[in-house]
Amino acid sequence: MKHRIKTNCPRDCYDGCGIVVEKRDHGKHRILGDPDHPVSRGKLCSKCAVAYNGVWQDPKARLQQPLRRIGAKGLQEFEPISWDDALAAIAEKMQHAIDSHGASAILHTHYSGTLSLLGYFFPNRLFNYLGASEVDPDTICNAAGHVAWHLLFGNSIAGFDPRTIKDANCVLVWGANPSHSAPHAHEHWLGNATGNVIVVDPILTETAASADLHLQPRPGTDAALAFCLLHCLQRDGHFDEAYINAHTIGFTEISADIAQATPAWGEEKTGVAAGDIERAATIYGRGPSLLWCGQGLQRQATGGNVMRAVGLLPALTGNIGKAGAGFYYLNITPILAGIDLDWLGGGHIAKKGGKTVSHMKLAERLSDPEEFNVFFSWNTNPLASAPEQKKLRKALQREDLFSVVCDVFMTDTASYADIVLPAASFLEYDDLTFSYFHLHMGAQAKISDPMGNSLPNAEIFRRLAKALKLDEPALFETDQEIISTLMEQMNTGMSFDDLKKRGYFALTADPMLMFAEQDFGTPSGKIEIASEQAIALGLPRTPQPWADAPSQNGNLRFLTPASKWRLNDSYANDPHLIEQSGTALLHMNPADASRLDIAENDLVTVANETGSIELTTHIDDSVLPGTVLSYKGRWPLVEGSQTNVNFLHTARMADMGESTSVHSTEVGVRVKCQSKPGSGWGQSKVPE
Ligand SMILES: Nc1nc2c(c(=O)[nH]1)N[C@H]1C(S)=C(S)[C@@H](COP(=O)(O)OP(=O)(O)OC[C@H]3O[C@@H](n4cnc5c(=O)[nH]c(N)nc54)[C@H](O)[C@@H]3O)O[C@H]1N2
Ligand SMILES: Nc1nc2c(c(=O)[nH]1)N[C@H]1C(S)=C(S)[C@@H](COP(=O)(O)OP(=O)(O)OC[C@H]3O[C@@H](n4cnc5c(=O)[nH]c(N)nc54)[C@H](O)[C@@H]3O)O[C@H]1N2
Ligand SMILES: [Mo]
Repeated sequence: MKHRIKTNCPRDCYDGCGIVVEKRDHGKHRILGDPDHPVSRGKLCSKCAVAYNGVWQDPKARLQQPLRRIGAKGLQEFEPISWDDALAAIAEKMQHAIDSHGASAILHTHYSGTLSLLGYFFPNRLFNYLGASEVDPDTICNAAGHVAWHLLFGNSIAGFDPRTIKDANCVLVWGANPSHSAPHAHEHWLGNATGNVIVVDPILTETAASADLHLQPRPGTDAALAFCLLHCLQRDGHFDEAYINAHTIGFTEISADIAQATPAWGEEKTGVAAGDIERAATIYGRGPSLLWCGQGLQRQATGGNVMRAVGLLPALTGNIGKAGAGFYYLNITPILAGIDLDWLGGGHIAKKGGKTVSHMKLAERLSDPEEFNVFFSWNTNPLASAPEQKKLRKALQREDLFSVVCDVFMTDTASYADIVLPAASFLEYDDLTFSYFHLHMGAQAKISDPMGNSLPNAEIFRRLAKALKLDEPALFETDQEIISTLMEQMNTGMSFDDLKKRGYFALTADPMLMFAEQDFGTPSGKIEIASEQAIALGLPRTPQPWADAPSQNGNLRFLTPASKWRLNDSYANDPHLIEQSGTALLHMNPADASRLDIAENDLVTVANETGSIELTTHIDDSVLPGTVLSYKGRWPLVEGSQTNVNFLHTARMADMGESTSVHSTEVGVRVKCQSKPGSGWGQSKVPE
C-alpha cells in the first residue's frame, strides 16, 4: 500500500521546500519534491533527496532509545535505559544544580537541527521558566548582521518579497551562495531573473559564474567596496535626494567618506578592478534593484560594519518600498504571518537570572568548573559546528559536568554526553514550517510513528517538566493545542488539517511591498546612517569605509562556507553523501600553490593558533590568491582524521552581536605528504 502525503522541509535553509511522501506500511517511505509547491516544483535538492531517503530512515543510524554513558566521555560507550530512568536522572542533576547554584548553572544550547516551530521553540519554555542560561543561538550564524541592520533600518527580519524580482532590473547578491545554500532559489528564482545579476563573492561560486557580473573582492573588504559603489552612484546622479531628505538621518556625516572612495582607491583596497566597480554601480543605479546580503557576508571581524555599509546602497538610491526594489537579510516569515514566537518559546513565563553566552565563549566558559554544572545540547551539534573544537572537547570531558544531548543521530556531541535522548524526525510529528526567504508557511505532517522509542522535541520537554515536578501549565500544552493557537494567530481561516491538505500557503497573493510606508523601527523612525545607538554600543556613529589588509606573513584567509552536500553538519553521516563529497579538500589558487610548492592532491597541514588539521589540496583558480576554501559540515567522528574545519575556527568575535568571524580565520599551510599520481579527490564522484 502507498499513500501520498504532503509535508514540508524544516531544515535551516532559504528554500523551505514542499515535500510529497509516498507512505509505505512496510519499509522506507519515499520522499519526493512536491510538484504543486512553487519552490520545490517536484524536485528536492541533491542532499535532502539522498539523506531523507537514506540515513534519516535508517534504523541502524537513528537513535532509538535513551542512552546512559558507561565509558569515558567521547568513547561512545553507552547502555540503553528507559525514558523514565533517563528523565529521572536528568531531573535529579538539574534539581541539584538549581538547589546548590541556582538555575543559571544549567547551560543549554540549541540551534538549527529543525526549524519547525514546535521543535525549535517549545523546549525553550522549560529553560526560560527555570531561568537557565542559554548559548545565544544566532552568535554562530547571523547575529552581527541583525545588529547592524537593526541600527540602520530598525529591522533585520523583514526583507524584500522574492516575488518582486519580476519588477527588478538588477539583483545584487552580496556574500550569499544560493547555488549551495538555496539551490531552488538559485535555479528558479535567480536563474529566471529578467534583470542583471551581480554577485559579490571572493569565490567564483556557481552563483557567481552564472551572474552577469562577478565582483571578487578580498574577504573583509566589502565596506570599502560599498563606499566605492556609492561614490560612483552619487557621481552619476543615482542618489535619490528627496528620499535621503525624507527618510534618512546622518547623510552629511558620510559625504567625505563617499567622496574619497574613488574606484581607483577601491581597486587598491579590495582587489576589484575599477572598471568592474563602475559597471556594477551603473547596473545597480538604473534600478529598481534588489539587494540580498548573505549570512556568509557578515561572518567577518568587521562584519557588522560591512552590513551597515552595504545597506547604504538601497538607502541612498531610494531602492526601498517600491516594486522590484528592496533589501533582504532574512524573512522571519512566522512573525510576518502574525505568530508570537516569544510566547511559543515561553517569554511569558521566563524567570530572570539566566546568563547569555556567545558561541564564541562557549568553550572557554564551559572549561570553568565554577560556572556551569549541567550542559544541555538539543537540536544542534556543537562538536561539529562551533569554534575552538579542541578546547570544547576538553571542556566536555570534565567529569564534574553533567551533559545531556538530544539528537536524531549519534553525533560527536552526543558521544560526550552522560545521557543521550533520541529525537524523532520531521516525518514523525505534526508541526509548522517556514522559509526565511520566500514568504511561505507550511505544514509538517506526521507520516508515521517516531522510530523506536524516539520522541519529538516538544514531547521530550513536556516529560522532562513532569520529571522535574513542575506545574506551570504552559510547559504541558499539547502539540495540538499549540498548533491551533498558532493557526489562530495567523488568522488565515484555515485549520491545521486544511493546511495539511494544501501543504503550504503564501502570506499574500501578490508580492508584499516591504517598507512601502517607509516605517523604520529605529529611534528616529528613519534610516539611521548616523546612529546614537551605535555609539551606545561602542561602535562608530556611521558605517566606515574599512577594508581588511591582505593577510600578512604568508598566512591565508580560510573560508568555510556552506557545502552543497550537507545542511550545516546534518547529512555528514549519510553513506551516499559521504561518497559523493569525497575527501575533505583545501581549494587553493595556483599562485599560492606554486609559492608554497604545493601540488594537486598533496596532503597539507593547515594550522593556526587555535588548532591544526590535515586536508587534501585541490588547485583551483576559483579562489583568490591569499584565500583558501574548505566547505563546512563534516563530522569529526566520520572523518578518518577525527577533525573538521572548526578545529581552526577561532573564538574571535565580530564587531557586533558577539557573533562569529569565521570567514576572518587565517591559517598557514604546509605540505605534509606529497601526492601520488591517481590518489585523492579524483576518485570521488563529484569533488566537493
Ligand atoms: N566553519 C564554519 N562553521 C560554521 C558555519 C560556517 O559557515 N563555517 N556556519 C554556522 C552556521 S550558519 C550555523 S546555523 C551552525 C549550525 O550548527 P548546528 O546547529 O550544529 O547545525 P547542524 O550541524 O545541522 O546540527 C543540528 C543537529 O540537530 C539534529 N536534529 C535535526 N532535527 C532534529 C530534531 O528534530 N530534534 C533534535 N533534538 N535534533 C535534531 C541534527 O541531527 C544535527 O545533529 O553552524 C555554524 N558553523
Ligand atoms: N547546502 C547547504 N545549504 C545551506 C546550509 C548548508 O550548510 N548547506 N546552511 C544554511 C545556513 S544555517 C545558513 S546561515 C545559510 C548560509 O548561506 P549563505 O548566506 O549563502 O552563506 P555562506 O554559505 O556561509 O557564504 C556565502 C558566501 O559568502 C562568501 N564570503 C565569505 N567571506 C566573504 C566576504 O568577506 N565578502 C563577501 N562578499 N563574501 C564573502 C563565501 O565565499 C560564500 O560563497 O545557508 C543555509 N543553507
Ligand atoms: Mo546558519
